[in-house]
Amino acid sequence: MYKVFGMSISGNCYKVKLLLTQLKIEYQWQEVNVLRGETRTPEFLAMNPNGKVPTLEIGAGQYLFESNAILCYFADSTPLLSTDKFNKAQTLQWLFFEQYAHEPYIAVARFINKLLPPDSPRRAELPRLQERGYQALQVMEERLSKVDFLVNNNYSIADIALYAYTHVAEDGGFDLGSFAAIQAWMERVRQQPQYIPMG
Ligand SMILES: N[C@@H](CCC(=O)N[C@@H](CS)C(=O)NCC(=O)O)C(=O)O
Repeated sequence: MYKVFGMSISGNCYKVKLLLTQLKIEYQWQEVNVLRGETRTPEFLAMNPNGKVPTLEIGAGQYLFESNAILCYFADSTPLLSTDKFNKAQTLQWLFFEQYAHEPYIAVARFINKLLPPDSPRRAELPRLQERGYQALQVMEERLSKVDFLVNNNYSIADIALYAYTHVAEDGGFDLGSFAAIQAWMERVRQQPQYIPMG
């Protein structure tokens, strides 16, 4: 059986949990405490040399890391990853956007704001992270004011990947109040069959 090494409060790990649940794929969940350095042990690094969750164990000695790669692995041959050449590339476009223009700002702002102590010097990073995070949210708002879902108007792993940290952006100090299209899209994501909340 598949085994997911993850941390329940992590959006990157939630992506995998939500997809597996929606595809009704059985898996074991192994909770890993990142804050206690559990991703940096020799045992963990042997599975994922980058020392991060989520990490998927597919079988003995076969591991996959990077949340969006894991989404592609499971969504392959399902309606959540189109086989059409353009739609598939557009799905990848949003997955790469999420990892380069969205998660590094919105997830990191959340980590600093929610998990680090109030006197952490890293709080000085928040204004810059919020500025760049709002830019990513604006890109999403413009797209979602024209379509119901990011790719070909069908729910896909692009929506799962971007929903994960967008729906908890307020933890990072973001105000989603003026992003009406994002709010309506988040509600559509929550209405999908087998939806589960983060946690
Ligand atoms: N790009 C990676 C990011 C994964 C990531 O940053 N995971 C964090 C938790 S959300 C982690 O494991 N951090 C532990 C560490 O860096 O030691 C992905 O999408 O899977």
